Amino acid sequence: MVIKLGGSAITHKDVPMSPNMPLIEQIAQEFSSSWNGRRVLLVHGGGSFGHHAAMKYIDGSGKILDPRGMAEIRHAMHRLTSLLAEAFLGRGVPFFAVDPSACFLCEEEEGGGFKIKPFLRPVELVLEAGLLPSLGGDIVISTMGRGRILSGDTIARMLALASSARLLAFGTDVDGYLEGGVPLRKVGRNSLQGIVAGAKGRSNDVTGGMAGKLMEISEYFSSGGGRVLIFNASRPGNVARLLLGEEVEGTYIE
Ligand code: IP8
Repeated sequence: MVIKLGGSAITHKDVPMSPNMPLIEQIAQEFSSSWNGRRVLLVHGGGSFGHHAAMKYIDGSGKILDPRGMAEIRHAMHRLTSLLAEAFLGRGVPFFAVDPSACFLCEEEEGGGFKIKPFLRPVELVLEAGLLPSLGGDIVISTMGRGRILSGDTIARMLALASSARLLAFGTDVDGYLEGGVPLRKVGRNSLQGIVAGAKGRSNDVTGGMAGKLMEISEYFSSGGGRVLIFNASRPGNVARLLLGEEVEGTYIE
């Protein structure tokens, strides 16, 4: 199973560099009580760390050219990852941060496009060693020496595809995909396109918020991906239920 912890949940997204420590500690506690060494890949978003740093430097086409900007974004993400690591390790969970720039290559293409290529053997080895691999959204350096933001949503999609995950679960700060303020319980993969078209991004998010997530999910299905869940990671017990293989309130897309 792949679990992505959204930056909107684990940080206070509108306050620069502000972690939501009570929630990080609650989630670490739920892992401590319910993980039991299961094969789980953990991913986390950038929240008020990565996005705040990225917004200062990103250009209109999504590139970061200033070397100082690249380094600051990386450092901001390391700070958030360290806070998670301390909370998990403090509760006996062997959280093992894997650096995305060592496992994902950004290949620039003529005409301004780019492709992200995964090299996931290090993640497999961490999993096989009985650890909890964890990757944060990050900046990766492209083959032309430019920085590109790699969203945790993209990482989660790629990890789920590569591992044929039973479930790809996106933890957010809301109760699922909301329509008129009410979470949809089930969405068929065929209705996803219509929902993607109507979804809006967020102004404090360089990777598109819920709209970006839905696009990743749509891409996941086009590549043969299985079941997806969007759930509220801040509701006590949700992460524990997921880890125990139980159903969680939220939007299941299949
Ligand atoms: O919050 C973004 O990851 P996301 C990472 O999962 C950075 O989209 C560095 C902004």
